[in-house]
Amino acid sequence: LSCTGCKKKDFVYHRKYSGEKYCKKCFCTSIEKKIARTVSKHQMLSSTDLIVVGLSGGKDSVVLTHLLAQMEKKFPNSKLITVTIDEGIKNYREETIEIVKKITQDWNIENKIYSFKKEFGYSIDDINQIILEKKLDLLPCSFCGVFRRKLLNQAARDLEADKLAIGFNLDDEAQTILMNFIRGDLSRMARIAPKPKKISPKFVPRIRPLREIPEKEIALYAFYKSLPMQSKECPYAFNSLRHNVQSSINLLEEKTPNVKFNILKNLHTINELFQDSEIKSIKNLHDCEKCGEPTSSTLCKACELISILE
Ligand code: Q46
Ligand code: ZN
Repeated sequence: LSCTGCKKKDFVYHRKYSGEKYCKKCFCTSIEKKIARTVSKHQMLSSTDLIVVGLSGGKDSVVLTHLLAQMEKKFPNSKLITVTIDEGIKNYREETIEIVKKITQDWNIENKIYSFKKEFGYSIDDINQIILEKKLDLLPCSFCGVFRRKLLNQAARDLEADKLAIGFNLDDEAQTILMNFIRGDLSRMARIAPKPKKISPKFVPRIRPLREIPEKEIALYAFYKSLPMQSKECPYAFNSLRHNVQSSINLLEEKTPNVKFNILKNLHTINELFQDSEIKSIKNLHDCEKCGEPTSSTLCKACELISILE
């Protein structure tokens, strides 16, 4: 009954997909090692990077900030800044902003808050109201995802970041791959790559160091390390496509423990097949007519969505 790591203590966690059994301490070490390996394998960071971390206050971004802060201490020429997006969701975002304030004060990390209302003129609660009034066939999450992506990039660019780190775990990654497949967005799927790339001077390369760690293990790590975590779920989460895809993958996983890793691995195979293909290239990136951010259409996705609300 002993731990695969130290061979002394009793195990508390059985990692079914690999067969390892860990005590609390060795489990945490295994997570830290795995993430460090992901970072170096895909050359996600260099020793002089200014890293902006998207810190929402959820477990993934808290764990990511905690681990990057540890890594950053070893590299005196690197720097870490956290950015928090306030989407304007009542009875939900207030709690996470409190967590973010506490963490960044305790850990002595700079934090900047950007709000949808201020940057786009609408909070997610406003948008939900308009969707209901106009009977639009859209979900708040469709706006939220696009706005957050745009604002995080703008924030990282304003702060002159070299990398933008996002707390995407293995579950998120597998869901995104399937969602792109379901939507028929093969070119976006083919572009999901672990290694950061600069596709436009206006885009800060994004890195996802947690992409090989299942969500369950991130939660366990946060629990063992007593990291503060938000308790509520976003009120809009339940009817999104992501939520449905998540339930389906979790159902599949009960019988096939490797399903999430397989989705990720198969994506890499597809990516290699598409190596020099047209499908991967982003053609004709130019400035959005309204906001000036890079897009392949006349308007960027965020401005296109805003025009529906007006
Ligand atoms: S915050 Fe925004 Fe999520 Fe809430 S409205 Fe949807 S996308 S569920 S991660
Ligand atoms: Zn635009």
